[in-house]
Amino acid sequence: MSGQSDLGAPRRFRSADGGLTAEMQAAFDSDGYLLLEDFVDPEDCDRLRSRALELVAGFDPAEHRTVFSTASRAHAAAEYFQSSGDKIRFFFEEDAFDPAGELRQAKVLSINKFGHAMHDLDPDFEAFSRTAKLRRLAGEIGFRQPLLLQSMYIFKQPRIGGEVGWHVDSTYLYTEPLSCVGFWFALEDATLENGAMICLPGAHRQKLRTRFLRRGGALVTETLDSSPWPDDPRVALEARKGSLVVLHGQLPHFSGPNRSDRSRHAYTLHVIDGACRYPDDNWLRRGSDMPLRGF
Ligand SMILES: O=C(O)CCC(=O)C(=O)O
Repeated sequence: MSGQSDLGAPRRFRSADGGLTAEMQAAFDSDGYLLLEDFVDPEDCDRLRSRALELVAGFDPAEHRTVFSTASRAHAAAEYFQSSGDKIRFFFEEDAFDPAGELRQAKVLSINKFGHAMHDLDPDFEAFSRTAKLRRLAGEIGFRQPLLLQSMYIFKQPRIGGEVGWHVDSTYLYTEPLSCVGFWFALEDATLENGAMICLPGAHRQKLRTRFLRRGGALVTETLDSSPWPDDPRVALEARKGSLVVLHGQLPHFSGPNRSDRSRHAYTLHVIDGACRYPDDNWLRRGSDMPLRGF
């Protein structure tokens, strides 16, 4: 389920203040995603991108060389990943290193992503993440007590940007009842050439298939329902810089590798509802000195 034939185009909307029309509400309910163009000013995208590059400049790759791969899941065994829920940690692209263990490209062109708590630890990320507009939008899509659980800066590097396999976010960020929603920001134009996301609109109404959790000191994937997701319809979430894609936590989505010469930087923020239970065996943990906060 990764070809690019028969891809539909997404419905596109705009919201100046985070408010949603009845048509936008209905689109989110039926499709499981909402593409809001021009949600963020280009200058704010550029500021976050500059800050991301500063943070990468301060990271010493001699200290940690954890690769992030949704195919091999090599990262899941690394303590560096397992304890990253309340930190800012850097993960390399799968193809970043040559057989001799040397970086093939400059460090800044080798990082797959960093995460998972910039929204609480870095003032620039915090300012991008906690806005009145996003608070309003979260209320419009049904959050009673939104809590910012996870942030990721995703590079989708030129030439070596790795695929993100089909998944739903509630697999990783599980609550009872399910409440996770992803807010995915295009900091650069995302096209099929540089690895735009693809989703299965409507499939968010199906049962959760898997959970990624802690068991006996390891991170494992537990199967809850082994039925396959449908193959179609599929929609290519091509998004111009400044767009926000709101992703329902049970919406299957995927992004292909980037073999183009253009990066596809994105910032993603995952929110859960504080009215729901967050089980202790979830992979993402925080110290008691850093409680989750809202917008
Ligand atoms: O940016 C991508 O390619 C994938 C992001 C994603 O899966 C997510 O934010 O849940």
